[in-house]
Amino acid sequence: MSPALSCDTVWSHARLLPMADPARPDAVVEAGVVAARDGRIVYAGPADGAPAFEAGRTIDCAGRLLTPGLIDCHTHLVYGGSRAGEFEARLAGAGYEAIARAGGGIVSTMRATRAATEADLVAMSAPRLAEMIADGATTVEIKSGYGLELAAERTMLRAARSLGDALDVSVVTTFLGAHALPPEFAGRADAYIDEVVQVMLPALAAEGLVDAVDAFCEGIGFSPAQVERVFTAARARGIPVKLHAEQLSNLHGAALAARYGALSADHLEHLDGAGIAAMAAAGTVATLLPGAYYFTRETVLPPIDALRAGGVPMAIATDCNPGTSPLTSLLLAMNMAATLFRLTVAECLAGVTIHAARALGRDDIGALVPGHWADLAVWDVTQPAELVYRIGGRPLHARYWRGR
Ligand code: DI6
Ligand code: FE
Repeated sequence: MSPALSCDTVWSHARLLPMADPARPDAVVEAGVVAARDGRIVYAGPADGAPAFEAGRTIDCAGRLLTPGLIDCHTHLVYGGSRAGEFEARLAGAGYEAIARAGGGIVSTMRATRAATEADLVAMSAPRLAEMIADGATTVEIKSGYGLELAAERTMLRAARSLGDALDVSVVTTFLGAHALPPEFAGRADAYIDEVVQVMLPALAAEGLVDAVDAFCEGIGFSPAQVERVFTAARARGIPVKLHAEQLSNLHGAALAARYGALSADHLEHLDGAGIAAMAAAGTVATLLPGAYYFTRETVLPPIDALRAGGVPMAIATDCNPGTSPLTSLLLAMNMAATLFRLTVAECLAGVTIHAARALGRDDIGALVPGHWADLAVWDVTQPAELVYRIGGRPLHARYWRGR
Protein backbone atom coordinates (compact mmCIF):
# COMPACT_ATOMS: atom_id res chain seq x y z
CA MET A 1 0.00 0.00 0.00
CA SER A 2 1.45 3.38 -0.97
CA PRO A 3 1.84 5.87 1.89
CA ALA A 4 -0.72 8.67 2.18
CA LEU A 5 0.21 11.95 0.47
CA SER A 6 0.93 14.40 3.23
CA CYS A 7 -0.41 17.92 2.73
CA ASP A 8 -1.54 20.97 4.64
CA THR A 9 -5.04 21.36 3.24
CA VAL A 10 -7.51 19.32 1.21
CA TRP A 11 -10.60 20.84 -0.43
CA SER A 12 -13.13 18.06 -0.87
CA HIS A 13 -16.54 17.73 -2.56
CA ALA A 14 -15.83 20.50 -5.05
CA ARG A 15 -16.88 20.93 -8.65
CA LEU A 16 -13.54 21.88 -10.21
CA LEU A 17 -12.90 24.19 -13.12
CA PRO A 18 -9.21 23.34 -13.58
CA MET A 19 -8.51 25.51 -16.69
CA ALA A 20 -5.80 22.95 -17.37
CA ASP A 21 -6.84 22.00 -20.91
CA PRO A 22 -6.75 25.05 -23.19
CA ALA A 23 -8.94 23.24 -25.70
CA ARG A 24 -11.65 22.70 -23.07
CA PRO A 25 -11.45 25.63 -20.64
CA ASP A 26 -15.01 24.97 -19.44
CA ALA A 27 -14.45 21.29 -18.64
CA VAL A 28 -15.76 20.65 -15.11
CA VAL A 29 -14.60 17.85 -12.83
CA GLU A 30 -17.79 16.91 -11.03
CA ALA A 31 -16.61 15.28 -7.80
CA GLY A 32 -13.25 16.93 -7.40
CA VAL A 33 -10.60 17.38 -4.77
CA VAL A 34 -7.62 19.71 -4.46
CA ALA A 35 -4.69 19.21 -2.11
CA ALA A 36 -1.94 21.71 -1.27
CA ARG A 37 1.36 21.59 0.58
CA ASP A 38 3.52 24.63 1.37
CA GLY A 39 1.14 26.83 -0.62
CA ARG A 40 1.40 24.79 -3.82
CA ILE A 41 -1.08 22.42 -5.41
CA VAL A 42 0.01 18.79 -5.11
CA TYR A 43 -3.17 17.25 -6.52
CA ALA A 44 -6.23 18.55 -8.36
CA GLY A 45 -8.69 16.22 -10.03
CA PRO A 46 -11.38 13.64 -9.50
CA ALA A 47 -11.79 12.30 -5.97
CA ASP A 48 -12.20 8.93 -7.59
CA GLY A 49 -8.65 7.74 -8.17
CA ALA A 50 -7.03 10.42 -6.00
CA PRO A 51 -4.25 9.30 -3.67
CA ALA A 52 -5.01 8.96 0.03
CA PHE A 53 -4.28 12.26 1.80
CA GLU A 54 -2.91 12.88 5.24
CA ALA A 55 -4.08 16.46 5.68
CA GLY A 56 -3.74 19.05 8.43
CA ARG A 57 -7.25 20.25 7.60
CA THR A 58 -9.99 19.29 5.21
CA ILE A 59 -12.43 21.88 3.84
CA ASP A 60 -15.74 20.51 2.61
CA CYS A 61 -16.82 22.59 -0.42
CA ALA A 62 -20.29 20.98 -0.37
CA GLY A 63 -20.56 20.79 -4.15
CA ARG A 64 -19.59 24.41 -4.80
CA LEU A 65 -17.61 25.46 -7.87
CA LEU A 66 -13.86 25.78 -7.20
CA THR A 67 -11.77 27.73 -9.73
CA PRO A 68 -8.27 29.15 -9.87
CA GLY A 69 -8.12 32.52 -8.11
CA LEU A 70 -8.84 35.27 -10.63
CA ILE A 71 -6.01 37.29 -12.19
CA ASP A 72 -6.39 40.97 -13.12
CA CYS A 73 -3.55 41.47 -15.59
CA HIS A 74 -4.07 45.21 -16.38
CA THR A 75 -4.82 47.82 -13.72
CA HIS A 76 -3.88 51.37 -12.78
CA LEU A 77 -5.11 50.68 -9.24
CA VAL A 78 -2.69 53.00 -7.41
CA TYR A 79 -3.46 56.70 -7.86
CA GLY A 80 -4.34 59.78 -5.87
CA GLY A 81 -7.51 61.84 -5.96
CA SER A 82 -10.80 61.24 -7.71
CA ARG A 83 -12.23 62.02 -11.13
CA ALA A 84 -15.90 61.77 -10.13
CA GLY A 85 -16.26 65.53 -10.67
CA GLU A 86 -14.85 65.16 -14.19
CA PHE A 87 -17.33 62.37 -14.83
CA GLU A 88 -20.15 64.64 -13.75
CA ALA A 89 -18.87 67.47 -15.94
CA ARG A 90 -18.72 65.12 -18.92
CA LEU A 91 -22.30 64.02 -18.30
CA ALA A 92 -23.21 67.71 -18.44
CA GLY A 93 -21.57 67.94 -21.85
CA ALA A 94 -17.96 69.02 -21.17
CA GLY A 95 -15.49 67.58 -23.68
CA TYR A 96 -12.36 65.65 -22.74
CA GLU A 97 -10.14 68.35 -24.26
CA ALA A 98 -11.86 71.19 -22.42
CA ILE A 99 -11.50 69.31 -19.16
CA ALA A 100 -7.82 68.71 -19.85
CA ARG A 101 -7.28 72.43 -20.68
CA ALA A 102 -8.94 73.35 -17.40
CA GLY A 103 -6.33 71.24 -15.58
CA GLY A 104 -8.46 68.10 -15.33
CA GLY A 105 -8.06 64.68 -16.89
CA ILE A 106 -4.95 62.59 -16.51
CA VAL A 107 -2.89 65.59 -15.33
CA SER A 108 -5.24 66.11 -12.37
CA THR A 109 -4.57 62.53 -11.32
CA MET A 110 -0.85 63.17 -11.80
CA ARG A 111 -1.02 66.18 -9.47
CA ALA A 112 -2.94 64.31 -6.79
CA THR A 113 -0.56 61.36 -7.09
CA ARG A 114 2.56 63.53 -6.86
CA ALA A 115 1.12 65.21 -3.76
CA ALA A 116 0.57 61.87 -2.01
CA THR A 117 3.03 59.97 0.16
CA GLU A 118 3.48 56.23 -0.18
CA ALA A 119 1.28 55.75 2.89
CA ASP A 120 -1.39 58.02 1.37
CA LEU A 121 -1.39 56.02 -1.86
CA VAL A 122 -1.62 52.75 0.06
CA ALA A 123 -4.55 54.10 2.10
CA MET A 124 -6.38 55.38 -0.99
CA SER A 125 -5.77 52.26 -3.07
CA ALA A 126 -6.31 49.52 -0.47
CA PRO A 127 -10.14 49.74 -0.66
CA ARG A 128 -9.99 49.25 -4.43
CA LEU A 129 -7.74 46.23 -4.02
CA ALA A 130 -10.04 44.89 -1.29
CA GLU A 131 -12.96 45.08 -3.74
CA MET A 132 -10.98 43.09 -6.30
CA ILE A 133 -10.14 40.51 -3.66
CA ALA A 134 -13.80 40.29 -2.58
CA ASP A 135 -14.65 39.34 -6.16
CA GLY A 136 -12.07 36.55 -6.22
CA ALA A 137 -8.81 38.10 -7.41
CA THR A 138 -5.62 36.50 -6.09
CA THR A 139 -3.13 38.21 -8.45
CA VAL A 140 -3.33 41.85 -9.57
CA GLU A 141 -1.02 43.72 -11.90
CA ILE A 142 -0.54 47.39 -10.95
CA LYS A 143 1.00 50.00 -13.25
CA SER A 144 2.75 53.23 -12.43
CA GLY A 145 2.15 56.13 -14.81
CA TYR A 146 0.53 58.88 -12.77
CA GLY A 147 3.79 60.14 -11.29
CA LEU A 148 5.54 60.91 -14.58
CA GLU A 149 8.75 61.85 -12.73
CA LEU A 150 11.21 59.55 -11.01
CA ALA A 151 10.27 60.19 -7.38
CA ALA A 152 6.53 59.89 -7.87
CA GLU A 153 6.79 56.85 -10.14
CA ARG A 154 8.93 55.21 -7.44
CA THR A 155 6.36 56.08 -4.78
CA MET A 156 3.57 54.51 -6.86
CA LEU A 157 5.51 51.30 -7.43
CA ARG A 158 6.51 51.09 -3.77
CA ALA A 159 2.88 51.61 -2.76
CA ALA A 160 1.88 48.76 -5.10
CA ARG A 161 4.49 46.48 -3.53
CA SER A 162 3.34 47.50 -0.03
CA LEU A 163 -0.24 46.61 -0.89
CA GLY A 164 0.91 43.16 -1.96
CA ASP A 165 2.81 42.76 1.31
CA ALA A 166 -0.15 43.92 3.41
CA LEU A 167 -2.92 41.87 1.79
CA ASP A 168 -3.18 38.20 0.81
CA VAL A 169 -2.75 38.84 -2.89
CA SER A 170 0.14 38.70 -5.37
CA VAL A 171 0.97 42.09 -6.90
CA VAL A 172 2.88 42.34 -10.17
CA THR A 173 4.29 45.81 -10.92
CA THR A 174 4.59 47.44 -14.33
CA PHE A 175 6.50 50.65 -15.06
CA LEU A 176 4.34 52.87 -17.28
CA GLY A 177 6.49 56.00 -17.34
CA ALA A 178 5.48 56.53 -20.98
CA HIS A 179 1.79 56.96 -20.11
CA ALA A 180 1.35 60.69 -20.70
CA LEU A 181 3.52 63.75 -21.18
CA PRO A 182 3.93 65.67 -17.91
CA PRO A 183 3.30 69.43 -18.30
CA GLU A 184 6.93 70.34 -17.59
CA PHE A 185 7.87 68.49 -20.81
CA ALA A 186 5.12 70.07 -22.95
CA GLY A 187 6.26 70.09 -26.58
CA ARG A 188 9.32 67.97 -25.70
CA ALA A 189 8.08 64.39 -25.80
CA ASP A 190 11.42 63.02 -27.00
CA ALA A 191 13.19 64.67 -24.09
CA TYR A 192 10.70 63.04 -21.72
CA ILE A 193 11.39 59.64 -23.32
CA ASP A 194 15.12 60.33 -22.71
CA GLU A 195 14.24 60.76 -19.05
CA VAL A 196 12.19 57.54 -19.05
CA VAL A 197 14.91 55.39 -20.61
CA GLN A 198 18.04 57.04 -19.17
CA VAL A 199 16.93 57.97 -15.66
CA MET A 200 13.64 56.47 -14.53
CA LEU A 201 13.80 52.91 -15.86
CA PRO A 202 17.43 52.27 -14.79
CA ALA A 203 16.79 53.55 -11.27
CA LEU A 204 13.47 51.77 -10.73
CA ALA A 205 14.72 48.50 -12.24
CA ALA A 206 17.79 48.61 -10.00
CA GLU A 207 15.48 48.96 -7.01
CA GLY A 208 13.62 45.80 -8.04
CA LEU A 209 10.37 47.65 -8.64
CA VAL A 210 9.79 46.73 -12.29
CA ASP A 211 8.36 43.35 -13.32
CA ALA A 212 7.40 44.62 -16.79
CA VAL A 213 7.43 47.80 -18.88
CA ASP A 214 4.38 49.28 -20.60
CA ALA A 215 3.69 52.37 -22.74
CA PHE A 216 0.68 54.17 -24.24
CA CYS A 217 1.05 54.13 -28.03
CA GLU A 218 -1.47 56.66 -29.25
CA GLY A 219 -1.84 60.08 -30.84
CA ILE A 220 -2.50 61.50 -27.37
CA GLY A 221 0.23 59.26 -25.91
CA PHE A 222 3.54 58.33 -27.53
CA SER A 223 4.55 57.50 -31.11
CA PRO A 224 5.69 54.05 -32.23
CA ALA A 225 9.27 55.40 -32.53
CA GLN A 226 9.15 56.64 -28.94
CA VAL A 227 7.64 53.37 -27.71
CA GLU A 228 10.40 51.51 -29.50
CA ARG A 229 13.03 53.42 -27.54
CA VAL A 230 11.30 52.41 -24.30
CA PHE A 231 11.11 48.76 -25.42
CA THR A 232 14.77 48.73 -26.44
CA ALA A 233 15.76 49.96 -22.98
CA ALA A 234 13.57 47.32 -21.34
CA ARG A 235 14.98 44.58 -23.52
CA ALA A 236 18.54 45.64 -22.67
CA ARG A 237 17.64 44.90 -19.04
CA GLY A 238 15.83 41.65 -19.78
CA ILE A 239 12.49 43.11 -18.66
CA PRO A 240 9.37 41.94 -20.54
CA VAL A 241 7.19 44.50 -22.29
CA LYS A 242 3.49 45.09 -23.00
CA LEU A 243 1.62 47.88 -24.73
CA HIS A 244 -1.55 49.98 -24.66
CA ALA A 245 -2.19 49.63 -28.39
CA GLU A 246 -4.90 50.49 -30.90
CA GLN A 247 -7.31 51.89 -28.28
CA LEU A 248 -8.34 55.07 -30.14
CA SER A 249 -6.60 54.67 -33.50
CA ASN A 250 -4.38 52.24 -35.38
CA LEU A 251 -0.70 53.15 -35.06
CA HIS A 252 0.30 49.49 -35.58
CA GLY A 253 1.36 49.26 -31.95
CA ALA A 254 0.35 45.62 -31.57
CA ALA A 255 2.69 44.54 -34.38
CA LEU A 256 5.46 46.64 -32.82
CA ALA A 257 4.83 44.99 -29.45
CA ALA A 258 4.90 41.56 -31.08
CA ARG A 259 8.29 42.37 -32.64
CA TYR A 260 9.60 42.86 -29.11
CA GLY A 261 8.05 39.58 -27.95
CA ALA A 262 5.56 41.46 -25.79
CA LEU A 263 3.63 39.53 -23.17
CA SER A 264 0.47 41.33 -24.24
CA ALA A 265 -1.03 44.09 -26.33
CA ASP A 266 -4.00 45.69 -24.62
CA HIS A 267 -7.29 47.43 -25.66
CA LEU A 268 -7.04 46.68 -29.43
CA GLU A 269 -10.34 48.14 -30.65
CA HIS A 270 -8.59 49.40 -33.82
CA LEU A 271 -6.37 46.33 -34.36
CA ASP A 272 -5.96 45.15 -37.97
CA GLY A 273 -5.21 41.78 -39.58
CA ALA A 274 -1.46 42.35 -39.77
CA GLY A 275 -1.41 43.09 -36.04
CA ILE A 276 -3.34 39.91 -35.31
CA ALA A 277 -0.97 37.83 -37.44
CA ALA A 278 2.06 39.36 -35.71
CA MET A 279 0.59 38.70 -32.26
CA ALA A 280 -0.25 35.11 -33.15
CA ALA A 281 3.27 34.47 -34.44
CA ALA A 282 4.88 36.02 -31.35
CA GLY A 283 2.53 34.44 -28.82
CA THR A 284 1.46 37.87 -27.59
CA VAL A 285 -1.77 37.81 -25.56
CA ALA A 286 -4.65 40.13 -26.52
CA THR A 287 -5.83 41.77 -23.30
CA LEU A 288 -9.39 43.03 -23.70
CA LEU A 289 -10.61 45.88 -21.49
CA PRO A 290 -14.39 46.04 -21.83
CA GLY A 291 -14.72 48.41 -18.86
CA ALA A 292 -12.90 51.16 -20.77
CA TYR A 293 -14.92 50.39 -23.91
CA TYR A 294 -18.12 50.74 -21.89
CA PHE A 295 -17.17 53.79 -19.85
CA THR A 296 -15.88 55.82 -22.80
CA ARG A 297 -18.88 54.73 -24.90
CA GLU A 298 -16.51 53.45 -27.59
CA THR A 299 -18.33 52.13 -30.64
CA VAL A 300 -15.57 50.26 -32.49
CA LEU A 301 -15.36 46.67 -31.27
CA PRO A 302 -12.06 44.81 -30.96
CA PRO A 303 -11.83 42.21 -33.79
CA ILE A 304 -12.84 39.26 -31.63
CA ASP A 305 -13.68 36.84 -34.45
CA ALA A 306 -10.35 37.44 -36.15
CA LEU A 307 -8.43 37.08 -32.88
CA ARG A 308 -10.27 33.82 -32.24
CA ALA A 309 -9.63 32.59 -35.77
CA GLY A 310 -5.96 33.55 -35.46
CA GLY A 311 -5.60 31.57 -32.26
CA VAL A 312 -4.52 34.60 -30.23
CA PRO A 313 -5.15 33.99 -26.51
CA MET A 314 -7.53 36.58 -25.08
CA ALA A 315 -7.22 37.87 -21.52
CA ILE A 316 -9.78 40.12 -19.80
CA ALA A 317 -8.87 42.77 -17.23
CA THR A 318 -10.51 45.68 -15.43
CA ASP A 319 -8.11 48.46 -16.56
CA CYS A 320 -9.09 49.95 -13.17
CA ASN A 321 -8.23 53.65 -13.54
CA PRO A 322 -9.88 56.93 -12.57
CA GLY A 323 -10.38 58.31 -16.07
CA THR A 324 -11.71 55.61 -18.37
CA SER A 325 -12.53 52.52 -16.29
CA PRO A 326 -13.35 52.98 -12.60
CA LEU A 327 -13.99 49.24 -12.34
CA THR A 328 -12.76 46.84 -9.67
CA SER A 329 -14.70 43.66 -10.49
CA LEU A 330 -13.34 40.96 -12.77
CA LEU A 331 -16.76 39.33 -12.58
CA LEU A 332 -18.33 42.42 -14.12
CA ALA A 333 -15.47 42.63 -16.63
CA MET A 334 -16.33 39.08 -17.70
CA ASN A 335 -20.00 39.98 -18.04
CA MET A 336 -19.07 42.98 -20.19
CA ALA A 337 -16.73 40.85 -22.34
CA ALA A 338 -19.58 38.44 -22.96
CA THR A 339 -22.31 41.02 -23.47
CA LEU A 340 -20.40 43.71 -25.36
CA PHE A 341 -17.69 41.62 -27.11
CA ARG A 342 -19.63 38.31 -27.46
CA LEU A 343 -16.99 36.17 -25.79
CA THR A 344 -18.19 32.73 -24.71
CA VAL A 345 -18.36 31.77 -21.05
CA ALA A 346 -15.34 29.52 -21.53
CA GLU A 347 -13.38 32.38 -23.14
CA CYS A 348 -14.31 34.73 -20.30
CA LEU A 349 -13.13 32.28 -17.65
CA ALA A 350 -9.88 31.56 -19.50
CA GLY A 351 -9.46 35.33 -19.88
CA VAL A 352 -9.25 35.94 -16.13
CA THR A 353 -7.25 32.81 -15.30
CA ILE A 354 -4.87 30.97 -17.60
CA HIS A 355 -4.61 33.62 -20.34
CA ALA A 356 -4.26 36.42 -17.79
CA ALA A 357 -1.41 34.46 -16.22
CA ARG A 358 0.27 34.28 -19.60
CA ALA A 359 -0.20 38.04 -20.07
CA LEU A 360 1.90 38.40 -16.92
CA GLY A 361 4.50 35.89 -18.10
CA ARG A 362 3.53 33.49 -15.31
CA ASP A 363 3.28 29.72 -15.57
CA ASP A 364 2.69 29.08 -11.86
CA ILE A 365 -0.82 30.53 -11.50
CA GLY A 366 -4.11 30.44 -13.39
CA ALA A 367 -4.85 26.71 -13.43
CA LEU A 368 -5.50 23.93 -10.95
CA VAL A 369 -2.46 21.78 -11.68
CA PRO A 370 0.30 20.38 -9.46
CA GLY A 371 3.12 22.86 -8.95
CA HIS A 372 0.94 25.95 -9.31
CA TRP A 373 0.31 28.17 -6.31
CA ALA A 374 -2.79 27.11 -4.40
CA ASP A 375 -4.64 30.35 -5.30
CA LEU A 376 -8.25 29.23 -5.23
CA ALA A 377 -11.75 30.69 -5.34
CA VAL A 378 -14.77 28.79 -4.05
CA TRP A 379 -18.06 30.14 -5.38
CA ASP A 380 -21.66 29.89 -4.24
CA VAL A 381 -22.62 28.71 -7.69
CA THR A 382 -22.66 25.33 -9.34
CA GLN A 383 -22.24 26.13 -13.02
CA PRO A 384 -19.47 28.31 -14.50
CA ALA A 385 -21.92 30.40 -16.58
CA GLU A 386 -23.32 31.92 -13.37
CA LEU A 387 -20.01 33.71 -12.76
CA VAL A 388 -20.33 35.49 -16.11
CA TYR A 389 -24.11 35.91 -16.18
CA ARG A 390 -24.66 37.89 -12.99
CA ILE A 391 -24.37 41.68 -12.74
CA GLY A 392 -23.44 42.63 -9.20
CA GLY A 393 -23.82 40.33 -6.24
CA ARG A 394 -21.00 38.68 -4.39
CA PRO A 395 -20.94 34.99 -5.30
CA LEU A 396 -17.53 34.39 -3.71
CA HIS A 397 -17.85 31.91 -0.82
CA ALA A 398 -14.18 31.64 0.15
CA ARG A 399 -10.83 32.49 -1.29
CA TYR A 400 -7.40 31.03 -0.63
CA TRP A 401 -4.10 32.65 -1.50
CA ARG A 402 -1.11 30.33 -1.48
CA GLY A 403 -3.18 27.77 0.37
CA ARG A 404 -4.20 30.12 3.18
N1 DI6 B 1 -5.55 54.35 -21.59
C1 DI6 B 1 -6.61 54.69 -20.87
O1 DI6 B 1 -7.74 54.53 -21.19
C2 DI6 B 1 -6.15 55.25 -19.60
N2 DI6 B 1 -4.74 55.21 -19.76
C3 DI6 B 1 -4.45 54.67 -20.91
O2 DI6 B 1 -3.31 54.48 -21.28
C4 DI6 B 1 -6.65 56.61 -19.26
C5 DI6 B 1 -6.09 57.03 -17.94
C6 DI6 B 1 -6.74 58.27 -17.36
O3 DI6 B 1 -7.53 58.96 -18.03
O4 DI6 B 1 -6.44 58.53 -16.19
FE1 FE C 1 -4.73 50.91 -19.12
